[in-house]
Amino acid sequence: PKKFPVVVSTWPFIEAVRAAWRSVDKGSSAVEAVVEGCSACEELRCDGTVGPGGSPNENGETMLDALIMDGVTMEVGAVAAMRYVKDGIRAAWLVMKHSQHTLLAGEGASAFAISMGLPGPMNLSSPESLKKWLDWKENRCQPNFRKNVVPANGCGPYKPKHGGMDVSTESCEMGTIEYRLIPLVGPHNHDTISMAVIDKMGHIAVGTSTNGATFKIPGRVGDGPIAGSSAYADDEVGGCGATGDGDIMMRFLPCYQVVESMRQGMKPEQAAKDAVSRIARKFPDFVGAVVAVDKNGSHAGACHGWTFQYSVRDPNMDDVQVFTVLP
Ligand code: SD4
Repeated sequence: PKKFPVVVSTWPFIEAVRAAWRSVDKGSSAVEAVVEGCSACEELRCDGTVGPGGSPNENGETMLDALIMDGVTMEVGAVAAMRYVKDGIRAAWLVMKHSQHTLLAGEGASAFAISMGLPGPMNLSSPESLKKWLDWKENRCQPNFRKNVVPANGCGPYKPKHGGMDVSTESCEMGTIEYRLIPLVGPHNHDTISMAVIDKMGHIAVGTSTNGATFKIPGRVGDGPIAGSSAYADDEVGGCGATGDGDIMMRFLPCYQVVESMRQGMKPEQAAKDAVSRIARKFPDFVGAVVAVDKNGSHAGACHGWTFQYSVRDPNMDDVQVFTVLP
């Protein structure tokens, strides 16, 4: 049976995988297919959270992180905390194609993307992201990413608890307020597509696009644009994509770990589990997942703190299949 092409993506982002598949099945390179797949997710605002219009930061603004990596040349292009430009993965691709840099951040990333022809500057907020932000602002004891500081409103200090859905109480000057913790990164706030494609030639590329963690401090850069953290690829071995609490995950470069473990002989499942357990050992409360694919197209996922799903399309499937991984 034919092994290639193969498309693997975090979460049930079926239309994104179909878009990448259409591209790579027609003969596009793995890099081009990653761009098509991740762009589709940005346009569709997969899950309501990838791309523009989602995950407002503390100021109510959406900022994008994205990365693309070519496993043949080991070239990487990435943008971080990018404002005013909605096309995250295309901006990352332009950094890779038209600059000698690897990662552009903030205003510079936007200016470069616009100078290379992407539409902008534009507002990346949506009615949904603004509503989410206003609701959050109104909640006097808001979960947020600050720690060891007492907010001016008299609440807290709040301890971030990613992915929690439990009801919590906190004492404010107004009395005790009960609220549901909003999962800053959680099962219904996926935020991130990370995709690996093996093209017909057997070449592999990976990419990530995200609007990051909800209510992040402006300027925060997640794992999304960090090569080796949210994604990594090496043609000789395979590729990896990650999703979850980027502030924790980027300390471990889990996708680099997965690819290097596969290089040492681990199967995708073992490599994925090992990478996740290295993080969990130090941060038992972290929420995250990785999906690994080796150069032959074998794939597996591993997760911690939530149930993870990933999507696959290969020549032996009629359409995209979704795989569920339990923690
Ligand atoms: C981040 N990793 O910016 C992203 C968020 C995410 O599922 O993946 N959520 O931390």
